[in-house]
Amino acid sequence: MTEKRFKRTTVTSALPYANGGVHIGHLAGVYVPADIYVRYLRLKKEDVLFIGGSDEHGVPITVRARKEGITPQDVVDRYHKMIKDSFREFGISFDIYSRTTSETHHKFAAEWFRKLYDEGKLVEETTKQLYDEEAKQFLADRYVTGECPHCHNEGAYGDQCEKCGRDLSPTELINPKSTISGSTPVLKETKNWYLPLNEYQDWLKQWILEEHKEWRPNVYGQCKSWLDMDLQPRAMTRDLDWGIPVPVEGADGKVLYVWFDAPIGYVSNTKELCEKEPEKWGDWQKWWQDEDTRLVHFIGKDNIVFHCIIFPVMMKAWNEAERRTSPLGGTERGFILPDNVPANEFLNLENDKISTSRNWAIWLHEYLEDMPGKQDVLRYVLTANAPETKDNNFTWKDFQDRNNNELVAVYGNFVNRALQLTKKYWDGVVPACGEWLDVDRQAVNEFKDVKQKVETLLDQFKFRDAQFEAMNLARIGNRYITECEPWKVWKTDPKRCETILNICLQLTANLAIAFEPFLPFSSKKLREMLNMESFEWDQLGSTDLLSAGHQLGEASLLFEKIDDDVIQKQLDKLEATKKANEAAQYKAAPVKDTVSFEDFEKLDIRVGLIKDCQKVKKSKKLLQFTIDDGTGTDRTILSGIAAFYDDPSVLVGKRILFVANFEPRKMMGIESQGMILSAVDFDESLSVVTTTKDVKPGSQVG
Ligand code: B3M
Ligand code: ZN
Repeated sequence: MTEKRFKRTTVTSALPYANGGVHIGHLAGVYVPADIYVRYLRLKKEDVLFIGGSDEHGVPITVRARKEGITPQDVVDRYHKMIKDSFREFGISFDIYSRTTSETHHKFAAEWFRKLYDEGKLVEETTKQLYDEEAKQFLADRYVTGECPHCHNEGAYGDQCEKCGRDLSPTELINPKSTISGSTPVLKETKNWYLPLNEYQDWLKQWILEEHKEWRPNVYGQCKSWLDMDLQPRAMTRDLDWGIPVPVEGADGKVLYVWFDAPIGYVSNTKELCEKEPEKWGDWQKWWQDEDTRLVHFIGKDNIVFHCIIFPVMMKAWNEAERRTSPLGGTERGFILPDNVPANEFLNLENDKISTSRNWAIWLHEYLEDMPGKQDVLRYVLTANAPETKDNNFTWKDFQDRNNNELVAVYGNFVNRALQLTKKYWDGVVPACGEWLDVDRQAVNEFKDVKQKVETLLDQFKFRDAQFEAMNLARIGNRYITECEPWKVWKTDPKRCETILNICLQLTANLAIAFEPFLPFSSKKLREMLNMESFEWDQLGSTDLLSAGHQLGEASLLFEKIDDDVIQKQLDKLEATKKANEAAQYKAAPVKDTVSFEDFEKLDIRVGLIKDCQKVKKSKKLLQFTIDDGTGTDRTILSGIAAFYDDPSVLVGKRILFVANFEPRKMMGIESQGMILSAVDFDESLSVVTTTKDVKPGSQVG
């Protein structure tokens, strides 16, 4: 319940993993809202710091490196640059965008750990983990594959089965194998250090559930469900060779858990910036350890527990440790806790979950290539569909509609009319404003309170509603200009026309201000078209932004219509991805152990001609085949493939292969004398195997 007035705001946005590019889901969920918020505060002349950076540790990065045969450092170098460039191109206005492999960060995260360790804030525990004896290393969950105990998919990972979607632990896997050496891992004891979250449970309950009921329902709800369960101590170290070495004797081969070091990255990056520009930013403690500073974390919903539970406990433990070690006995400043964590839900793409591994995403670097100069269009559409309260969906059709029907037809159209008429009648000079009529007063009244409206919504992190209100300015403008018809009035009453155009131009300047947080590129362009040097938030709602006689700049189109073929190209691209995914899923199973010729010869495989084929009564699975096997006597074989042949009679007359010496078995009271050979497709559909020529029944196969 924050009625408190803060002096400054520290805004963080989740540090993306540097093992891939960033896509529209990241942008919509975290970076665009954070950027809107920060730009808004800056425009209000508030003291604000916007922290970003790449998260460059963790197992996925090592997995990727191994797959590509390069080092983890190569991986993060490549993607850090790519991510940083994409953010810059989209106008995400970080004050610093650094990385967790920086020296400052390594030192600071290690110090933090050491402080907790020294002051007994961590619990040491020995557990058994899977170990690869050939590669001589412990195996992260992702490095173990095996058969899923639930759906029996043979390629399940130690943390999850991608086929049935269940979460797994590596010891549950049937027949586990190390992906590093292929050997069967063994259980081996290892020591790690745990953060005893359980000891902080009551404190967390008080702080979040009692004191932050104003948090978004999705965030509050997720915290509550965690806090309603018993929190468990969580390991803050890992047996891995990529990360920040655990700064403790006897911890060789161990690194800090990536979720221990990553949030500390926010602080390290602040430190780096403050050390670089001390006059501008002061010391880092000002941004992290001052009660007058407000901390806001922008994240996606999968990061809630780390920002609302684990990191706060890390900060609290730091504060406790600091107080104990402090010679002054506990009067110093400690870390502040987040005042709000406006986490978003997820954005889907064309009704399907965005997925990096399936390449089901719109990557920012690709968007920039395909739609040069259209950064604001994407920002606009993502905010209009922001997944603030529930998962939301991005479709190319909606993208086109919002561009053509809103940005072009509403915002662009109004601005264009105002500027073109001014150019035409007054050579681009702002005309004087005469006396207002009722219609003018009404329009001005309508847009005067837009500042209050947008502000209230932005203060509550309701970005889509706020953007909608900003767009309302243009709607008001269009209504006004259509009603007043200055192009007609010009001929009859040029003085009156001057007043109308003056109001339209003031409104245009208001649009530039109101949209600056949302569409910074367009606002800059519009500001240049209006030849305004600068503006600030407080001017919003004013009708004196441009004085009479002011020369406007060169007018051009703010937005352009997007044609069907451009959209179709994007849809085709997604369709191609879908096809490629389908094809990639069908990977042949590994070949079984070698068999000798003698063993193979034991099987007596023959050609049979199907004389009859029927469903077995009362059985969903079984088909009963009557086969001419060349002996002169019919042979009966049962096969459990009824599900694949709705009409078994289509099989009659086909030549199939069967194992003639397969041990006879009785099913549903019928003896089956052999086995029909079928091919099982990758999607698990099935076909009996036939011959391409009319080979005689009874012929041997070999
Ligand atoms: N890298 C996870 C993610 O990108 C993680 C965020 C760290 S924030 C400190 O979803
Ligand atoms: Zn499974």
